[in-house]
Amino acid sequence: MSEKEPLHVIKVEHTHPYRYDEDGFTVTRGNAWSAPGCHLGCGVIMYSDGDKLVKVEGDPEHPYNQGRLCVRCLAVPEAVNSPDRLLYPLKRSRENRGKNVFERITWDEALDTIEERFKYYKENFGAESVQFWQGTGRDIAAWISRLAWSFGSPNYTFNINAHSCYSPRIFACSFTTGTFWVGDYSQQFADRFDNPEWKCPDVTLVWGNEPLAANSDGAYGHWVLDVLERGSKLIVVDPRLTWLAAKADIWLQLRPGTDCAVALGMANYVIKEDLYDHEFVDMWCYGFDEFAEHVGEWTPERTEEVTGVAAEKIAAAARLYAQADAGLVQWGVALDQRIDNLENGRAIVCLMALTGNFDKPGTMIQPPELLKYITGWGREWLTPEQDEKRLGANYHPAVRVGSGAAGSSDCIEALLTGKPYPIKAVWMQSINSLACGGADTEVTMKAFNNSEFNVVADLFMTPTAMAFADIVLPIAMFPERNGIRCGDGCQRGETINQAVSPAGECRSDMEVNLELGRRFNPEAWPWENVEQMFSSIVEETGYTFEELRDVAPAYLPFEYGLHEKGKLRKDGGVGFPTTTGRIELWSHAFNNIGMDPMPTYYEQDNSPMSAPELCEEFPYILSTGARQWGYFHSEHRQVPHLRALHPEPTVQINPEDLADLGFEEGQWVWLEGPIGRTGRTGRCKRKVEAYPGMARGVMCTEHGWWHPEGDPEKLYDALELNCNNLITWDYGTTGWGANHKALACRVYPVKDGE
Ligand SMILES: Nc1nc2c(c(=O)[nH]1)N[C@H]1C(S)=C(S)[C@@H](COP(=O)(O)OP(=O)(O)OC[C@H]3O[C@@H](n4cnc5c(=O)[nH]c(N)nc54)[C@H](O)[C@@H]3O)O[C@H]1N2
Ligand SMILES: Nc1nc2c(c(=O)[nH]1)N[C@H]1C(S)=C(S)[C@@H](COP(=O)(O)OP(=O)(O)OC[C@H]3O[C@@H](n4cnc5c(=O)[nH]c(N)nc54)[C@H](O)[C@@H]3O)O[C@H]1N2
Ligand code: SF4
Ligand SMILES: [Mo]
Repeated sequence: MSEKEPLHVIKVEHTHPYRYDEDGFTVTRGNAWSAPGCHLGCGVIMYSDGDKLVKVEGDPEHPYNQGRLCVRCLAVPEAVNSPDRLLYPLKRSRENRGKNVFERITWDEALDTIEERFKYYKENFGAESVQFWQGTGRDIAAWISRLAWSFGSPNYTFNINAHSCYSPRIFACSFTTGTFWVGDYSQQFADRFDNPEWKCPDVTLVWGNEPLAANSDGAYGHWVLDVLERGSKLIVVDPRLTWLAAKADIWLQLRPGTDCAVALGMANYVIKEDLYDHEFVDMWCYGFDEFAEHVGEWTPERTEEVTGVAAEKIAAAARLYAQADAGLVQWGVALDQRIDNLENGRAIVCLMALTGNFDKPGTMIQPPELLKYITGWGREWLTPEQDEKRLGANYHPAVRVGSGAAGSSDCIEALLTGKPYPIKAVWMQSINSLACGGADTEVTMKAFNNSEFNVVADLFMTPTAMAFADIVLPIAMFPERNGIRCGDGCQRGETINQAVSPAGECRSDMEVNLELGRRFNPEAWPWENVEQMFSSIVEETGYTFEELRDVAPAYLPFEYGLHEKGKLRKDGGVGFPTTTGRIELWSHAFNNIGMDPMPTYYEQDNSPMSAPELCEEFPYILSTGARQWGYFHSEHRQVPHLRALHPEPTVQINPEDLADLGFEEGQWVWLEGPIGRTGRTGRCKRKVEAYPGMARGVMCTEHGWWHPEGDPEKLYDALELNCNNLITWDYGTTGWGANHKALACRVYPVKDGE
């Protein structure tokens, strides 16, 4: 036990220690956090036979997932034992990019080369000439931001065009309420649904999210079922009939990309019908009158015209949500994946505020966190002079004040143009830009090939590594190394525990980053090993990493009603941490960065309303990226049981449209559409699937496709399978926001030999 007493940390008692023997197997209890990729970190029990991982089960004593696991963790042994894994560091010379001619090298050679090249670029072109890219939700965020910033580069960024994931919701929420909130499913309590303080939400509003398939942003999808079983009503806002939409009390089948209008329409109805929470609005909201006037035009009829949702349904949903004592919003990435994405989040946050759904049981709560990784770790190592050079920050308000990262699309632009300064090297840790996280593959190809030196750290050879890497580093999976969970959502003191040795010469992300960090800036990386580094992060729980392992998950203290107790503001005053101390329906924070102080609906580019002529040529609306059970983004295609669930990419089409088009189910087609405002078109191949749950004229396809079994020198078919061929790297005026969910497209058959 450390000397410091843990501050009210609640331990979860387990029947066994974290490691024990059972029926000839070694059993290791722990937590699942990437790699392979996933945001969450469910409690797992890993069975190994000698040094071989043979089975993974959900930990029934873990309050978070309570024994449940989704298919991807059940298949982790298949991923860990996959014959396709990268096992050794590899190198290839720049002129051979795209050719399958990698040579095996030692870790020493790999790390020495990276150190030497990065230091050379830093000395000759400034540390900003090296970009550091990361993928989503992986167990790297803390280590990679620290690596970039302690190296001196402000250009640490995310592999998604114009940051169209999660950050916009966080930003919209923080700029309106002063902080970020998550839905209360009792996840903050070790005794979960039995906790006497918790109350089941009366209504759950699932908005642009498919929680069962996605388990995203700290929320385990099954919790939605848990609250439905306990009596919560359900509203789903989704253009597709999902499993949950089919169970919903009200399903709003909107035209893709019109969420902000739906939210403003609901807000207007709530105000006009006097359904809002007067006490909460009077006490805790700023700018109500202006907001009421602003949303006045969004009558149910006007809302129907723009969104396609019947006026009565808008009214009914608004009434159900507003009349509930406790309403929870489970929102998803569909809200972030449009130009002007901040407007969506802001409109929904204002709706939550009008109905008083904050800081009380069953509504939106303030998650206790150990390490807020979304804003990165190690920022203190970046000097203000270097931060000045952060790409996008000087010309894009959302990039400047947003997550502290450089603008991803701005990073691409700098790679393409060499402006405002040359980019010489790119560090790619957990990104497969060419198959998934990037947009417009033609641009992606040019951009990363302009860089002189690229390093890819991944689990498998990918189209991105094959196209761009000069050095490839093989990374260990979570059962092969230790870790802590410091991701998003509600935090526990949680350890990831090694069950088996790494495959081949794989090393963990943290070991790689610690080792390189020490070479770049030893003061910023004072730890001798990763376990020491983890201990310093979990210090506030009062445990070292090794001690925490036996008692994990350790729950952090939690309270409701923080704003009433003066616990949200730094000055100790009551209220919310905004300029006015209130939730700002009229936002000073947005006004100060030159944005409209109130959320506003803008019609997207290339939509039937904004570009009717173009849409005659491209008559369908295509939504991309709805999550698949078995795949995390571009991953898992080489895991046999997961691939079998959905062997090829499909496009879901309404059966009547299908009949009109004259296609057969299972037939291969091209989806083709304009790429944003570039004037170019792009296309991708898909197999046709009849889906009665789509409205006529709307189609839906998955993202992240490539064929790991395909020809490496054809980049594993990524260029023809990637639906991001239809998506632009461009951004809205704020620097954040690109359209993935409402593209214009046409569809025609793939010919023989194509
Ligand atoms: N299995 C699996 N889980 C994942 C991931 C994965 O790749 N695979 N990725 C992770 C990541 S990074 C993220 S961001 C999350 C995302 O997960 P979610 O937030 O669930 O996002 P999506 O699956 O893209 O879409 C959710 C729903 O939005 C609907 N939708 C499409 N267009 C619109 C629209 O315009 N408006 C509205 N209201 N709805 C629309 C889709 O039909 C879909 O049912 O999932 C995470 N979890
Ligand atoms: N059309 C369309 N495109 C989308 C989306 C969409 O909805 N529609 N969703 C977007 C969203 S929300 C996001 S967040 C991005 C995601 O984009 P990314 O998170 O960058 O996902 P990938 O591009 O699949 O790259 C992930 C790579 O990391 C590797 N990897 C997995 N885990 C680890 C790990 O722990 N360590 C290391 N070193 N490597 C690891 C995988 O093998 C894979 O090659 O994609 C976006 N792309
Ligand atoms: S959500 Fe699924 S893949 Fe992610 S940690 Fe939990 S069980 Fe594993
Ligand atoms: Mo994401």
